Amino acid sequence: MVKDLLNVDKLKNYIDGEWHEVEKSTGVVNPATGEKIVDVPLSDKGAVDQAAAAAKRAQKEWALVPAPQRAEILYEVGNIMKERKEEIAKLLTLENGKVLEEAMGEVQEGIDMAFYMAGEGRRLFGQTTPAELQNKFAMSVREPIGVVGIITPWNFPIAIATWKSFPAIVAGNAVVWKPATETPIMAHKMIEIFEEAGLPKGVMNVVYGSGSSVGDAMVHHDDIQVISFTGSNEVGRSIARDCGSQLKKYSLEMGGKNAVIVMEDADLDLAVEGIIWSAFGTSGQRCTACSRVIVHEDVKEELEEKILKGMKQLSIGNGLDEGVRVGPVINEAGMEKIQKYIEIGKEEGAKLLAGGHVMDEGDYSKGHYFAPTLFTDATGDMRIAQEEIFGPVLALIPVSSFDEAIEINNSVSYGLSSSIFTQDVNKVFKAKRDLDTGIVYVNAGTTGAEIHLPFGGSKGTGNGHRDSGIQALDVFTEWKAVYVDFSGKLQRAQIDTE
Ligand code: UN1
Repeated sequence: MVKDLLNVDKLKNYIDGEWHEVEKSTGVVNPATGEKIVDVPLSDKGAVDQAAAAAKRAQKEWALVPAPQRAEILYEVGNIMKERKEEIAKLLTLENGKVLEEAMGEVQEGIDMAFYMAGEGRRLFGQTTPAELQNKFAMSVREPIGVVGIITPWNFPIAIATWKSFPAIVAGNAVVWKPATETPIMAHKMIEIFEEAGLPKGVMNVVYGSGSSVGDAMVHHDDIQVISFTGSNEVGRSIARDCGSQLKKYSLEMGGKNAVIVMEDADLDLAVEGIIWSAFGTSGQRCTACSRVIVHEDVKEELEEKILKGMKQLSIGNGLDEGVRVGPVINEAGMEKIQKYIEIGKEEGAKLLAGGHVMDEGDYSKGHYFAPTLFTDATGDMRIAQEEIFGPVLALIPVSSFDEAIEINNSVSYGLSSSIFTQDVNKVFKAKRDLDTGIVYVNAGTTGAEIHLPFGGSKGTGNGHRDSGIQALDVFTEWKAVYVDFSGKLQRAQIDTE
């Protein structure tokens, strides 16, 4: 199937509008079947140098193209993505494993982002403001930064790439992009689409390879002025250190340990639907996935039973097969990490109610399947309730009050998403205020962020920046304050005030 949808056997870097073959490569495996589907280049620093030089040249011209014209290209990108939605989604399922319906949803996020950011071509608002002195005009405007480096993960290989590259491009920057080596096909498709839409050469460049080689070269490249990264906390911290010492701007999104709070007055059936969707959708491999349920003790047993019942209905398998709700885990390393946390949870004394094992019977043995897992009687301080597992593992934590629920929600080092199920309007607004996360849901699960709102979070989730929403433009633009004095004389601010 890959061959029908992808016209190449071996992917190539894309630099200055040309495809560049790289000698070293590695195989990309379909996580559902274990089959190799394509080869992806493993580039070195030299390719980053070439890409950054091309981007630097191209950006000078690109920045001079009026923003509404830059935006026209994004409208075209959105239209092409719309036409090719199913083809892209199928390839996404083949390389990432997520079920086709979710893959379609992810491509839709990219389409939404294209049209949203294209609209920015006619906004990119700054502010006009009064000046302190007579016959003087003051305003602030956004300027492109120059060359931006984006480093994207395998779990949302197309959506996150659009969150970062579309605002960068509409604002007049050029891009060097390192996609995750697990999911390189999405980058190839995006480049095909950019080419078809007429993006000038050099504005978008792709260099495939590892973080330690390509990512590191990008972070240390003098001509790449900002790094936007989504990935692990460990890598994010090292990017922060390296960018910090160079005074380079960086934007990080590094995951979460997201909880659904279920109060005693909640609609439990609705809560269960929200929990199952956000805990086991994408096999729990979302930054926003729900991995903790903080439940009021009065409804704990009932909720447990309902969740178990819901979990029994989950069909697990190849994401291209009809009716499958939970696909495979990305790779062996992901499986090992999940397995490690199952053992930790048991040792810590949490009670395993369902799952907790690799699925390796029959067809499952070819792919990377992990049984959806439910622990109960966990406490907020356990490692399974503190650390990001990135798999289909859920821990139930009983509490006796609203305040305790909020405290446990906030006791983790991450702050991405949280949710509360309750019918009590007072609890809703208190939760909105007190939940220490960048995203708060009421009566819905922890996933499903929309692209025109800021995406990101507090504490270990990030460094204060946001992907998507109007706020994404702050990552890819520099503010310039402009004063125009039309008095014909030297007016000294703060001094000539009389
Ligand atoms: C991610 O997991 O990094 O809110 C992105 C959501 C999706 C995006 C997830 N719209 O779950």
